[in-house]
Formats: sequence, structure tokens, C-alpha cells
Amino acid sequence: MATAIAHPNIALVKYWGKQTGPGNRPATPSLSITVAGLTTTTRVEAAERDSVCINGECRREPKVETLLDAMRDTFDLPPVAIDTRNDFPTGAGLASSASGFAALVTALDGEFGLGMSSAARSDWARQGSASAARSIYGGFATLAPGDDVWTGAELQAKDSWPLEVVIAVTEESPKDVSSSQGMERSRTTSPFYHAWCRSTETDFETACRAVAQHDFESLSDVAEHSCLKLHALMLSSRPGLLYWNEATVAAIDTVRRLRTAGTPVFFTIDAGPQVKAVCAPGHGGGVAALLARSPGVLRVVRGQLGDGARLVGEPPPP
Ligand code: 2P0
Repeated sequence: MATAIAHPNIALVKYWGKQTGPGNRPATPSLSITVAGLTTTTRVEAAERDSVCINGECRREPKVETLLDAMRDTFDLPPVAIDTRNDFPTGAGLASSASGFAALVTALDGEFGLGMSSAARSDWARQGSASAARSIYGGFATLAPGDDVWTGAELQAKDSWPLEVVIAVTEESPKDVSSSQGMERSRTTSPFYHAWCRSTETDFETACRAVAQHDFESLSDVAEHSCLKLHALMLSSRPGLLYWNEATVAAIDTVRRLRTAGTPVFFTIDAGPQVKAVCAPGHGGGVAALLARSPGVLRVVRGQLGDGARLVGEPPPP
């Protein structure tokens, strides 16, 4: 058997909406940071039939079944038992599908000797869940159109600009509307969808430049804009998608007040009510202390930039 770990990633320029046709290709490029401190651990081994257990609960997972079917068109892959565990809430806006598919493809590659490059693992992970293409890589990662394919890539290594992350958890339970369903609803019903696609290409270029220049102010500006624009797109879908709760709004306010007082920090929020504060190096402790006291915050999780998905030795039994 083989075991792989992967970390979720937090998009600073968001992906929301797919191209039509096969391959699970996003409609727009995206940029993220991979975050150590939250980890998915996935173990795979050959078995008599396919099975998937997530946090000890075995169930049908259509997205995993679709990915395994597609991989079997290319590889000689036997039936496989998959056991995956997250040390953070699953399906609650913390990118568990990104780390999940990145760890799964990496474990399958290791166990069955599929001989994949990082780019190939990223390509297969994207077919499971598009944001997973970025969790194959550490540090700052992108998912953007290449010459003829959509590829993930490492834009910059984690040590080159060690930003810190503080996640304010405001709800532990899974969301009602999955990201896949939500983004399809936005694509088909929001009057703002085309403006979202057009403007995200510019945001992506701005953010790549800000990362290359370690320009925190510029990155803050474009990342908060991408986040708020994403949620405006969600709200303008029919029926409207509202992933926030009261504590989410209070935490945004806390981050804004911190920044006004001089702390280099910005917020971002995905398809869930958790608020992620991204801090310049050395500022995670102060931000965590204040966010922990923000109304409605259940707990805070601190993270650093992390490595990409990788094989590990067998973990001790739970
Ligand atoms: C992102 N999100 O760029 C954006 C921001 C959520 C909000 O990618 O349908 O789980 O499996 O490709 O990757 C969540 O969508 O969706 C997501 P599928 P995925 O991180």
C-alpha cells in the first residue's frame, strides 16, 4: 500500500465556473497558496472492488468513481481501496476536495508505479476537482491555460516569501450547495458571469506580478477584490448563493480594522463561511489572537505555506 499527504490550497485569484465539455477545465485562471497546518492523508491498496472511506465513513463518491474510470482508459489500474482522512472539517469551504484529489492521485501513482510527472499528477487531479491541480504544488501555485492543456504549476517556492495564514473557523458542518453545483448555477444564471470571466484574467496577471515582486499591498488589493467579486457573482445567481454567516462578516471587519491600524493582512473566503487571513511574514500570531476574539469565531487555525502532495511512510493507526 502507499500513503500520500496533501494540503488544501487557498485561492487568492479564484476559480468559479467551468468550460463546457470534458476534462473539468476551469473557465478562468487561478492562483493559490498551499497551506501546511491542514492535511489530508490518503492510503490506497489493491482490493477486490473499489471502495472509498472518508474519515472512517465508507460511501459512494461519484467524483472518485469518474476519475478512476478515466484513469483506467490510460493505465492498468486494479480495483482499489481508498482510505482518506482530513485533520480539518470536510466540505466546509476549506478545500478538502483539493487536498483530497491531490493526495489520491499521488498515492495511486506511488502504489501502482504509474510514473507520472508532477504535471501529469496535476492534470489527473484537476479532472477530479479543478482546485486539486494546484495542491500538487507547494508555495504559490497557478492553474492556467498552457499551450493546449490546462496546467497547474508552481509560480514561486514557499520559502521565497513565507506568508502566514490564519483561518477563522465559524462553522464546522458541510455546506448545503457543493462548489460544483454552485459554479454551474452561477455560469447559467448570473448576469455577471461573463464580466467575472473577463476581469479574472486581468486579476490573475496582476496577482502573478505581485507575487513575483513580493508586493503585499498589491496582492492584498487584488485578492480581496477577487474574493468579493466571487461572492457578488454567487449572490447574483438564481437562487442566490450565500455562503457567509454573521461571524464571517464580523471577521472581515476585524481584518479590515487590523489593516487600518497598520498590520499587513488581507482576507479571503471560499465556498463556505470560514475567513482566511493572509499575513505578511511574522504577523500570524497577532492576527490569530485578534481573530480568535472576533464574534462567532469557533477557533482559529494557523498555517504556513506548505509543500505539494507527496508520498509518506505509513502513519501510525488512528
Ligand atoms: C478556488 N473554489 O479557486 C475556488 C474559490 C471555491 C471558491 O475551486 O467542481 O472543489 O471539483 O472542480 O475545485 C472549489 O471548487 O470544484 C473552488 P470542482 P472545486 O479555490
